[in-house]
Amino acid sequence: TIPEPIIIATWKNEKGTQAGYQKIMETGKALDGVEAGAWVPEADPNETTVGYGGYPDRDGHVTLDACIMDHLGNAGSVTFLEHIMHPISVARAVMEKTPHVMLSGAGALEFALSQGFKKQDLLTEKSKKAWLEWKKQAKYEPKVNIERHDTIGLLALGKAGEIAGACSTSGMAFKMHGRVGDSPIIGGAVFCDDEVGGACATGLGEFVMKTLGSFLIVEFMRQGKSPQQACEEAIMRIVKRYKYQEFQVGYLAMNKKGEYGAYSIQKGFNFTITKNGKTEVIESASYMS
Ligand code: SD4
Repeated sequence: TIPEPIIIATWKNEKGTQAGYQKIMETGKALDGVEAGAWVPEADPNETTVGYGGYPDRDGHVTLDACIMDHLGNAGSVTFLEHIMHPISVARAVMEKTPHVMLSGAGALEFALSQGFKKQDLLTEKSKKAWLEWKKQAKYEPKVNIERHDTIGLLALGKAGEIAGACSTSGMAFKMHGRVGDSPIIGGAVFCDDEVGGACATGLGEFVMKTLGSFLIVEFMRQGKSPQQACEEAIMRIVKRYKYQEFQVGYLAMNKKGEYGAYSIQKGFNFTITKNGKTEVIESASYMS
């Protein structure tokens, strides 16, 4: 039996999952759902970790990372992209309209413009102020949890029960110019396999990249672990090997039955789920208490 359509997202992202769910109801497709879900924080100027209004790097540039993956194993991503409000849709265009998986920087921008995306200034007054404030001390200190919400990672099952995943971010605030995180890395921040399910990530991208977290979670589920167990094992990989005490990583996973799980290093990670038209924010379990 095919499970009910469902969409889940990292952090408190009710408007995102609702928009995504609505889209799945319209087109039936999980891929459309995760894209529509990412659009919400991307366009929100008050959301300082995704798209428009995202905090810039230390030189004042808002540089965006995003990726998307469908149930057929197709994938697209953009990294170090500037001036485009909806990087998730550029990632989808890379997937659907080029022979490549990833486009970066000036080349990604050029491609976006060729596809009709508009060039925009994404640095808001609010983000510029925060950056100027940061410059006074200029200390790079990734925050453990940014209240409200953060990088958006999404997983959905469409009407045919097919899986898709997406992720969009402006990356760590005040990162080095040119720094790319996990969010555009297929297998890092997002991985989907229609035989198994999918996973997505948020938090310190360097840890996620070094352990290829989302790929790892999907492989754990393939071996028979539940989404919850798989997320826990992937967090343990980080905890065993790296100095995790000051940092956060949160994982979210869903299998093909629509069962989901989440786990994080630190307390404070949560996620949002919309199913049967109902939306709920759930606190994740964590390694540290
Ligand atoms: C990154 N993973 O660029 C992203 C940032 C993030 O919560 O998720 N922050 O490393």
